[in-house]
Amino acid sequence: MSAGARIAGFVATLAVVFGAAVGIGSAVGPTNRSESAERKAAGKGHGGASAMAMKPGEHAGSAAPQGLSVADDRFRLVARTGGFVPGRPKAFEFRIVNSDGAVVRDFDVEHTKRLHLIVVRRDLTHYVHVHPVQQADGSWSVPLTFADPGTYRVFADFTAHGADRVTLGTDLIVPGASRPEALPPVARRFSVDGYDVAISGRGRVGVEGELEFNVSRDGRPVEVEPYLGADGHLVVLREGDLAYLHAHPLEQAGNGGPIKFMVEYPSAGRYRLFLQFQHAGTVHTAEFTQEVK
Ligand SMILES: [Cu+2]
Repeated sequence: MSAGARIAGFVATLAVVFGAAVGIGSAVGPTNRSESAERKAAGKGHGGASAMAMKPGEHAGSAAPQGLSVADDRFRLVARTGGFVPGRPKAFEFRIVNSDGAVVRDFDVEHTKRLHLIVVRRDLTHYVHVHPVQQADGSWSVPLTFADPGTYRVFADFTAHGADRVTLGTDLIVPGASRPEALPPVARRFSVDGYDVAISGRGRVGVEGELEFNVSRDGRPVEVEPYLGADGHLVVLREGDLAYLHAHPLEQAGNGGPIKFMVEYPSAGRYRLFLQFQHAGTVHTAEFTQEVK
């Protein structure tokens, strides 16, 4: 049963219980009115709970585009984005605040980390994936060095304790004359650091589809090492607005088998995929363009 159907069923059940309570209330008379009102209040409470179960990102599944805004209804990304110059390392500092403006300190571990920070230039080049360190005041810090000027998109991917996983984004400008690059064409293979990575599987709109990556070296399959609790880590960004898609890693293959993810595309268009895998203690990044029709 789908979540939607389950919720519909739950609401229907509530309506029946509710109707019965109201019926009993009016049949028994005025003395029981307050009890009926209490039940109504309880019903409202349940209504709240079911509305909560349907908040975006949960019922909409992995297709709900993330990373497009600096804040949602619960959390806001507050970042010091100024002061970067090309080639010079500088701490990128930020905090996550709640709707009252208070710093959020308690985060759940996802993919072995409490917060993932993805940085990419807006032309979908210069991909970086780092894990900031939380400071005593709850804020986060990580040194970043930008080799080239341009406008960069920064994504903070986290799960505040008791909330859904969310990705907030902000822009960071590295001053100077920037030369944006065109999105590379769709290709099935990418070579990086002496490894050859082949992608198979087709992205589909509104349906989870499986993507497989085979890593080889000198024609022989490579048995990747676990990275962030899985065979690899995949971030998918949409061309045009840099919507951020969560890719769910599938069970570890081992023995040189493919690295697998489930990905659901929210729309047709072109996407850039950043696959990270680890071998011999080093993380490598393979990049692909996929066109979804
Ligand atoms: Cu990470």
